[in-house]
Amino acid sequence: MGILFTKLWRLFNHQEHKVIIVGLDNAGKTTILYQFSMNEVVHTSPTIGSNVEEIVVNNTHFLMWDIGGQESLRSSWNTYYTNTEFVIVVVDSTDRERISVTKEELYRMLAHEDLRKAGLLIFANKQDVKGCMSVAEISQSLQLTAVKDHQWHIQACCALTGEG
Ligand code: G3D
Ligand code: MG
Repeated sequence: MGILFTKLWRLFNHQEHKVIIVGLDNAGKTTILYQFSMNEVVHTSPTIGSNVEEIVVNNTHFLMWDIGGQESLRSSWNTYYTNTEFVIVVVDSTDRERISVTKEELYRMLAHEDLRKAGLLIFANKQDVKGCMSVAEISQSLQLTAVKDHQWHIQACCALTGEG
């Protein structure tokens, strides 16, 4: 996971960049951000929307929120999409029941005009848990091969150890 982020990091260099991190509650978003920023001073801004957190590491702004539930809040999310370069979707690989919710939200986001050029990274998190969904299963459930208009990559990981 560290290597991936380092790559993203180099790519970003010193300009300002915006990454949004989304996933169902409990998917592991906060843990992943912590892994990523372990050696950095993390500046957190007060919550800028009722369920949106912004974290700035050097010049990269990470906007993070939970998808699923709280449907009433979703309509305001697109106000945060402008200038987003990367969308990171964190999937709890143990949560078979709610993968369809992630899929719905993923396609809703990708259809948005402001995310037209955004790259997509999917973390298949919690790979340490026995019996969890594999990358292949998640790719199939999310129908990733149907995503033609965005660059995407799916990566198995374990946020607890940083593996992947
Ligand atoms: P969220 O920010 O997406 O809501 P969190 O998710 O980062 O708060 O993580 C939710 C729970 O999942 C946490 O457990 C966290 O430790 C656990 N978790 C995150 N990543 C992994 C992983 O890769 N493997 C395993 N086994 N667990 C993980 P708690 O118990 O603290 O609620
Ligand atoms: Mg969290």
